[in-house]
Amino acid sequence: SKKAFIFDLDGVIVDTAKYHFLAWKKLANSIGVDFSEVQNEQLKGVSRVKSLEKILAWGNKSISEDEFMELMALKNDDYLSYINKMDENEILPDVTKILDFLIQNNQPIALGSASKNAREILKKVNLFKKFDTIVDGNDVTKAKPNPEVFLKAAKQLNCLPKDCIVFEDSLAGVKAANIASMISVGIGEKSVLKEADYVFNDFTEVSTEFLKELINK
Ligand code: B16
Ligand code: MG
Repeated sequence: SKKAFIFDLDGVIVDTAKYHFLAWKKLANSIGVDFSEVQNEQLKGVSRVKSLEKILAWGNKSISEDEFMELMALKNDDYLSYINKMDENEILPDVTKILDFLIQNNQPIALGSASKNAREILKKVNLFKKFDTIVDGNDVTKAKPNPEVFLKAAKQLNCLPKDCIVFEDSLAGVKAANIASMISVGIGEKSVLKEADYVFNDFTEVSTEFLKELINK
């Protein structure tokens, strides 16, 4: 039956985690909170609001709602200063090859990301036109591991959840795909993504034979 391929953005298509890290670190330090790469790991796939809540909890800080909004805006402005400098060179290895293979084989492709900056980022790296639909942080109310983002993408592509294949680098995202009864493909470390149906370190390990198998399943 008809399949659909859903891609996460950060950690799957581009490595924007490094920019989130720089922006969150600057913000956390500015309010006297330490912020490490280990903590940054825990923000992967997590929404902007939830990320700031976690940082404040780590630093034992409580602030007003106005300050919260202000800090979120500061972080995003700083993050966007990095995004503005992005170009095609930041697409992760073999991502374009995989997308083009799917397009040549008439497979519908969606983006399923928690980021409110997803459209902007796809335009910067010149991949925007390759996606049939984009569901991002502006379109959902429930964050991963809630499957809302992937279920919306499936619906927009007119595809049953069981026929959707999700590529994810975060555990929250893998869980979301599994909860939605989709096929989950983890991109990253096997020890972290052990709940995924398949795991690859990156797309250089994803063969076109494997994709053909998924298409014909
Ligand atoms: P923004 P993904 C996620 O993207 C990131 O992994 C996560 O670190 C970030 O906080 C979230 O997007 C929200 O991003 O502040 O740009 O709205 O992995 O779901 O593509
Ligand atoms: Mg991700």
